[in-house]
Amino acid sequence: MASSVLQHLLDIRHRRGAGYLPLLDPDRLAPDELEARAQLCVAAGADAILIGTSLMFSSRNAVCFERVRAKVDVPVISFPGSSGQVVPTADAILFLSLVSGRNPELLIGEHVKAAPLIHEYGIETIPTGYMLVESGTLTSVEFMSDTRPIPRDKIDIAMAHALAAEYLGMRLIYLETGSGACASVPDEMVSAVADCVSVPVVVGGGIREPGVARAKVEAGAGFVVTGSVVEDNQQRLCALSRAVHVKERQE
Ligand code: 1GP
Repeated sequence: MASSVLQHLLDIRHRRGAGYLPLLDPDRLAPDELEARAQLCVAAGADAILIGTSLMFSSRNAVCFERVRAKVDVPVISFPGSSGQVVPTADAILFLSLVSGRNPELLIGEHVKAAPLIHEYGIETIPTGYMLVESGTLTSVEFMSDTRPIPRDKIDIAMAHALAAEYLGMRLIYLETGSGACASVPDEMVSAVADCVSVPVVVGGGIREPGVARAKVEAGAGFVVTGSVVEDNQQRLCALSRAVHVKERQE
């Protein structure tokens, strides 16, 4: 048993080559559906379940965490769009700082609002340098965060942000094009960032095909996140999980 959720994730990356983290959105799925989908994800090989969204309309976030935690034996991790999404029943929370932007609320403001509750609930925080990368269209996260994404071809800018995040103490670097994005983070950018930092790189946004997920891992991603595909296409979950777990495929 790992001593923390972060350690669980690091162990998974070591053992399976990379980790597969499906993201479930309480706005898009009712608690019953979300619970069933989480179970399917775990049966398919998911290493943890992320729950969250950039703008939450529903009030069922806490219920979703409770229901999923009661049914799965992997960590259930909060991927919050704001301090309002902190719930007592999360196993851990990605404590995201949107380092690619210059919006003070998403660099420190929301964190200050969330910190007392996180402390009261005793939730593990995983400091995460969150970097938004241009996808070709305006995504919800770009609009809601009021930040400009890093241009897709500016790999040096991505590297500099990732290094700065690591030097600030972030334990994960999360490269994101946004949920439902037309394009995922370019493999060349994943590779350059993974090569220059010593903490794991998480990649999400616009990943629907197993081949695309595998390319991210081969470029150096330690974890791959899919959201939309989990909600649209259950059959693909096993293929995505196999594609991400590169060590198991070789054995
Ligand atoms: C997680 O926002 C992503 O980083 C999820 O994106 O919904 O496009 O898979 P998709």
